[in-house]
Amino acid sequence: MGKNYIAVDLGAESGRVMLGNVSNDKLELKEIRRFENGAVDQDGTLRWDFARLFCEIKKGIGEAIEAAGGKVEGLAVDSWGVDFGLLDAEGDLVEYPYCYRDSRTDGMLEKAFELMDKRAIYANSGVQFMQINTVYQLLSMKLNNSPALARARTLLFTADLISYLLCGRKYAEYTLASTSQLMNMETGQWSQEIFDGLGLPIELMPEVVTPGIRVGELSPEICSELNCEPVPVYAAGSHDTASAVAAVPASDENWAYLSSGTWSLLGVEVPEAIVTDDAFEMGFTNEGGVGGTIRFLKNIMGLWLLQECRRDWKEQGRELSYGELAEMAGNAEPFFGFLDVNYDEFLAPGDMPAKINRYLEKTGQKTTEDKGQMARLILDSLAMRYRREIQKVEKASGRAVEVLHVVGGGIKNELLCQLTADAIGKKVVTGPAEATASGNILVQAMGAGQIDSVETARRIVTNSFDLAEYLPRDTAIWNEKYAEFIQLQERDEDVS
Ligand code: LRH
Repeated sequence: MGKNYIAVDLGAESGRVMLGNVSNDKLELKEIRRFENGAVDQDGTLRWDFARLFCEIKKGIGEAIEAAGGKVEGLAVDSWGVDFGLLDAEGDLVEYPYCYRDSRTDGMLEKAFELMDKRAIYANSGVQFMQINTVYQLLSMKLNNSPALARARTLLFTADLISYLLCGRKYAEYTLASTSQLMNMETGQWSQEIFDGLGLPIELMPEVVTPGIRVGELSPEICSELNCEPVPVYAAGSHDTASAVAAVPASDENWAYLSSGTWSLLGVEVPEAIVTDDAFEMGFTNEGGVGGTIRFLKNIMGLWLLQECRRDWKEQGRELSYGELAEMAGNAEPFFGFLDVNYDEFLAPGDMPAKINRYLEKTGQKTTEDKGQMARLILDSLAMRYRREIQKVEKASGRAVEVLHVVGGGIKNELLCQLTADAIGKKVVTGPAEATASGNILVQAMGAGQIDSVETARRIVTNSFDLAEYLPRDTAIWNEKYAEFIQLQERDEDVS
């Protein structure tokens, strides 16, 4: 029979409500509702379409409860990191939540370093310096005397904000909170030093809770709207990547993970934060994991580049599916050129093909108007970047990596999976695509006492999904091209 749990899984490109049935050794997942997501323009600012998202989520929850015949043991929400909503004294949203790609954080890293030593921020938070981080979003509000910030009494990160709207409890789940760069990774609590150093209001921050705890149940208002009985609400790994890593089907081999979607998160699981000079210089992040672990990883721009090219081409009248794009990329010239996929200009939405060509021009490479060629260039560049980061992660963590487990929607791009194996010269195991929802549900099952550990969760995932393997090919040519890639990247880094 098993027990039913609902996962609300919010990604930057789409949201999903999934129903999972967990029995002794097996997880069965059913997609109940999928809806588009994406930042929207609001008077020249980039925001999330929050009312629509919440409406889709409620509909999905109602449908999931119905599909489960009313028998649901838990519900939890996970989402992308760093973004947040602000609540006023009445507990109402002060304004629509911003998208981390909004330009309000331009220049904020430099401002922060004028106020607090960069190395000290890293020693404290252990987080990779990216302008999207909550800390720089808040700093920009503070420095611009934001009226919304002045009215705010509580800050809730995206998944926790949805959870609050569902069950009424205000909290900051640890894994999601750790993406903010406002947490002290040694204590797992808000960093007084960073709040004081940057002059930010620590009193906005709610209590930190650990993944797997029961935070409440669906509120009477939601139950009457959905015409359902109260369902227990859990804090999963509220951070999508934390949930995904909890569902990596690995056992005892030396493995690294790559959570592949809009972003590529590549790293290893370690027992404690690594904030050494090496980790600092190589730009690694230490995010909180499920089960007391740390996700030591690099945040790589990921399939965003391809998603944005696709959006641009569609606006110009040529709509291509991801499958078509992958096929065109497969027929295009390999190693046409290389991009630094984390190049600053690629962060904001819009004009991606033009931005890519500008980058190629700037770095003395051939440009292209061919869509398949551009897609191939992006995939080759991602694969090469994975190789570089695996080498760095091995050095900074002192761990040898033998297998790379790739999870998330990005595994549907089989060409990228093969190129990844070719580039890194190691075995790649892919699956499940729905790792985030799986992890979300299995963390609830841990919280509900149905399963005992992350190891058990991973065994269940291994039993429940078809995994694929990719072995490296053409090693000599990839080695040769890697040398070119590195030369180009290092030259570019010297320029910037
Ligand atoms: C991936 C992700 C990633 C980053 C980004 C903002 O969805 O959570 O870990 O933090 O979104």
